[in-house]
Amino acid sequence: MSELTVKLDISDNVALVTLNRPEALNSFTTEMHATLVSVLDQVEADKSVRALVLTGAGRGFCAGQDLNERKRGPNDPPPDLSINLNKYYNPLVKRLYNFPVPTIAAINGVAAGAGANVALSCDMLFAARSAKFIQAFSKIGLSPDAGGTWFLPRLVGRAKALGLVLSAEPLSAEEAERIGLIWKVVDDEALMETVMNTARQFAQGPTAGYRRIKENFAVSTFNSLEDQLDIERDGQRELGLTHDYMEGTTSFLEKRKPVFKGE
Ligand code: T3D
Repeated sequence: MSELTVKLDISDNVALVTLNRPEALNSFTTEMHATLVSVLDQVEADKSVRALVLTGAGRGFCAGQDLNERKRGPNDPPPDLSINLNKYYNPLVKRLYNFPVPTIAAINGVAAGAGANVALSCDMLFAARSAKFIQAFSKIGLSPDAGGTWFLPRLVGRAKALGLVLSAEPLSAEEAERIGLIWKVVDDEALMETVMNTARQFAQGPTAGYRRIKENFAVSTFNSLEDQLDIERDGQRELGLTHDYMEGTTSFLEKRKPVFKGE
């Protein structure tokens, strides 16, 4: 039987999701999209999972859409690319962005096109020092999708965002960290250990609090300060009722490590 195009390993309350088409730098085929959907369904249904890591097998993270699926002869009609975006990329980006537990992208190698932008929909990005980010779209006559035109200007400002997109120049991991596109650069050989340690920490953390942090950040993009202060107040009201808040404060006062339950 051929290997699955997306692998799932769950241990220590962490779901490790690996895009697994290394021979094509883990570019997205329809089949890989469908497998990823069912893997994420499985992860979301498993209430023991309290952190998710997304990475790629081999030397790449993900090279975006598999362009072999776009081959056509001179007499074939042009494709309607919106179909694939509606069916797969847009739901995937929304799903990762709103995922109920913290998500970490472990960028092990090149992240290009939609591969780069799917990574940006995760909460924390760690990149191997040798990794690079390429907004490859303009090289093939497209504009960014998978949220690139939304994430990039918000993360790095209009000048850098447009420069990256129009030039399609590779951005090194170190530069990506410097301009605020990612959380941290890590030496290649230390990437997965660093990421998994962070994920395990999240998996032992106050999961309800993390969820609320993500929700508050998501709505802050459109809110006034007044609205956001109200959202923060409502969040604190809810979180103040949780076991983990009680445990957090009690353990601090008792000078011991907290034992969070995620609720
Ligand atoms: O169509 C829709 O549904 C709309 C949605 C579009 C979303 C998008 O993502 S559009 C952008 C698509 N992606 C690209 O344009 C990137 C294409 N790839 C590259 O430019 C380069 O491969 C990289 C810069 C990412 C890496 O370069 P390099 O030199 O490190 O590796 P390579 O030799 O180019 O690639 C290694 C293999 O992966 C190679 O196969 P081979 O020759 O060894 O058999 C190459 O063809 C394959 N590969 C890499 N990217 C793709 C791919 N095969 C199919 N599709 C790819 N996107």
